[in-house]
Amino acid sequence: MKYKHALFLNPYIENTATSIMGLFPPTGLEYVATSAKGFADKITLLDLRYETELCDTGKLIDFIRKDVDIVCVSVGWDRQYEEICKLLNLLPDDIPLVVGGYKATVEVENLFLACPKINIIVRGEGEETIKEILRGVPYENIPGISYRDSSGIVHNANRPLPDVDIIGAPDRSLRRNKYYMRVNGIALAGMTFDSVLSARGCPFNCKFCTFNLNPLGQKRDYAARSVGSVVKEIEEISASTILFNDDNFFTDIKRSEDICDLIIARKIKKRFLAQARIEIAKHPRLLDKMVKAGFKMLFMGIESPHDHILAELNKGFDSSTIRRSFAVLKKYHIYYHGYFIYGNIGETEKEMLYIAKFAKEICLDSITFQKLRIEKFSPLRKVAENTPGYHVTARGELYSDTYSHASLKKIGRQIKFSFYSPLQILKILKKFAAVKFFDFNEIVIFAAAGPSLLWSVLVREVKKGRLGDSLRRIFVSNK
Ligand code: B12
Repeated sequence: MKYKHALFLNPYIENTATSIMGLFPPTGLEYVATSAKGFADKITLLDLRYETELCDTGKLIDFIRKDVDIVCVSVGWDRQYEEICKLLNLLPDDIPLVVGGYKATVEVENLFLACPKINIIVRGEGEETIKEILRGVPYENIPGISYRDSSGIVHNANRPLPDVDIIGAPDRSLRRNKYYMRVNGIALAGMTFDSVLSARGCPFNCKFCTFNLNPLGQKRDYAARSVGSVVKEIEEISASTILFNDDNFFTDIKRSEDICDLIIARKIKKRFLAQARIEIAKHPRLLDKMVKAGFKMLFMGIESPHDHILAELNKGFDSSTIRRSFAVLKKYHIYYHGYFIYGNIGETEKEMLYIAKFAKEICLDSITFQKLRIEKFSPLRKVAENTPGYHVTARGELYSDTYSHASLKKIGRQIKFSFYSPLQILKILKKFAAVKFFDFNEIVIFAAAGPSLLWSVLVREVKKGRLGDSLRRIFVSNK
């Protein structure tokens, strides 16, 4: 084999106590590492979030220097982009560096510029491409990659996408860690997490998600795995909580019902989380089955309470449909988390602040909100450029003469504080109880770990000199 030891690295370092992201495995990277099996003598999959020693850059480089002869890294998000580029630039010069992932595909050229050590960027889905890289196929003959040569950056043609049912499930035995809830380094080991990708692609065309417009990207048409293969994968997973990583698990209503039916028939007892659109409110039979099958939490893309913004984002529904849908959804014992986008073109401060009130009116249990980012091929770029007073940075951040980055950040904090009032925190706890999110054993673990967790969090905040700030953040609402 050309390579003795291929390292697959998830470079993100984040705290599972403050970020839900840390709870789930790096699905895309796991698929690629699984596919690489048999194409290098040894495969190591490292998730830096769970590596207490190797998250130290010096130790990671020593580990690589020992015998790794190719490093493959996943760059999937905007988060920690600069930190990751910094890490990549510290990696040894003489070991090939391959990068893939959603963000790497969107940012191909910028990423090559920011990280001179990258040799290849794999664009789009990487399962087939990685095999050819590890086999040593000459770069010019590998579809789906961009690479450096003496003339600059070369973009090969996109690679045709394989059938989803032949891709199979990721090999979970490659993991060096379990995914579990940690608070301040303390494991709540009873609560284990995993994710399952039951389908790829998305039939909608929201304007903030522009993968389909990138000539170097590859957005699939919606393609679902068979019901049997999805449920078999779930049965083989030991974790108690499973997130469906699909863009929208309920794209095909009949298929979602079939999956619920099979979970119920096989008496699988797990908690399921999924991403959904508000249209599921039109399907009460599905909602009933979801509750029976163990669906406890839905992540819903709401984006905005304002019709002009929903239309600008091409979301496909308006605010009265959102209200009507939640009037139905709130009758079901499911926890609803809403995603919002603020700082949109033409959005006033008053409109942005209304997000918190709207979210409470429609009975969302929790929310996260992000400033609008304009990806390279987004049609919103033209709109911003043609709107007097609006500007887009090289990194795709939108700001205006009226709303600078700093003022948008401040508005973001106001939305957060006005939503997460002490009363809302109590409501969240009550909802967790109502949907029976935790079982008896977990409540016992929480109760036992509670005092020591609280103590360690307090000690940390005092050491960092920010106890006052943290308490204010928890208890003071900026209404
Ligand atoms: C599941 C998911 C989540 C999960 C994450 C679970 C997890 N395991 O980490 C949850 C629900 C937690 C989540 C949250 C958020 N998400 Co999200 N999420 C997704 C989603 C739907 C699927 C990701 C996935 O698993 N895809 C399936 C795998 C197989 O594909 P993949 O990761 O791209 O990997 C393939 C290739 O990229 C490539 N590849 C990947 N790595 C590597 C490495 C190498 C070496 C190679 C060769 C190839 C390669 O091969 C892989 C296999 O084919 C994507 C949309 C999408 N379709 O990608 C959005 C997406 C990634 N999320 C997005 C966003 C914005 C968010 C939120 C910020 C939303 C919010 N407003 O709060 C939050 C972030 C929260 C936080 N704290 O930061 C955006 C990211 C945009 C960006 N540029 O950063 C996306 C793209 C959605 C969108 N279209 O806007 N998300």
